[in-house]
Amino acid sequence: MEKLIITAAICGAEVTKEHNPAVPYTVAEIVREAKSAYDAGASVIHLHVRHDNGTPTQDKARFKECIDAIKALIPDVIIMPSTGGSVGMTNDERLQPTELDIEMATLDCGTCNFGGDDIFENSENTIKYFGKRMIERGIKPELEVFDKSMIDMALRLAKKGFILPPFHFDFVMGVNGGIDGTLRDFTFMRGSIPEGATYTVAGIGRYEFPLAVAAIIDGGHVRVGFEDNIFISKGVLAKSNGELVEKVVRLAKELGREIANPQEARKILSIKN
Ligand code: KMH
Ligand code: ZN
Repeated sequence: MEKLIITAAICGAEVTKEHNPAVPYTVAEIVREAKSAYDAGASVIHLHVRHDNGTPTQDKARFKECIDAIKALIPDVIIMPSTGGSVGMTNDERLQPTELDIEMATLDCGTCNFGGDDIFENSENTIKYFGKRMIERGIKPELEVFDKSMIDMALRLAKKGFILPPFHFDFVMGVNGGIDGTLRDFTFMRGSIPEGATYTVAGIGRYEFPLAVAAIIDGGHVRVGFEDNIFISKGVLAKSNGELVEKVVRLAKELGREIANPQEARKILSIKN
């Protein structure tokens, strides 16, 4: 079995310090959380950035500042900026980090409810536009799918040349409006991607660690982090993203799965470096 790639989604756009005081906003806090995740065993950092007051932004300069500061400390880590941003942002606003020298970025493959009145919009033309941009810029997309229908959309657009193989999916499971985080649904998602594709699973909230175990056993990869879950165990806030990653490393060890370093992760994901 391939080694396990752990992605840390350290910040997100929706979670705040009111939810967990360790959620990072400033550049220094983002660097601290990236380093804690990397030290614990993460090889990929999924990055959203904020203004110092916590407001999410896709500002290119802010991304550059954060990426440069992270790379100064941990040069080999893979940084995967979000092109999802936060609900309500325009396409071009969201795409700003793709103008930087980055290896990977998320590519959201459909529209879904995001709780209350929020709708995370990704029309077919948006996905085509983002896919084309990533091909032009040589950026490996992580295909974020919140439902099985989004896998089908990604594969349809791949046939039309907007996404290139080998495909790497991120099953985001348990969002209020997306597919549930049950084992039955995980098996459905996992069975719906083509041979040769890789995947990581991001279980939201209480689904984070059970789905991590499923992916560890299955040969998939795992995403954890404050973007998805703020608790280390029921009712206990995680002190850092590193603590969440450490738990995955412990589980993997128990189940006999080795952890990939960033160079090994690049190989598994077919990222040229
Ligand atoms: N914040 C969500 C609306 C991504 O990073 O590409 C979108 C999101 C997906 O987090
Ligand atoms: Zn994200």
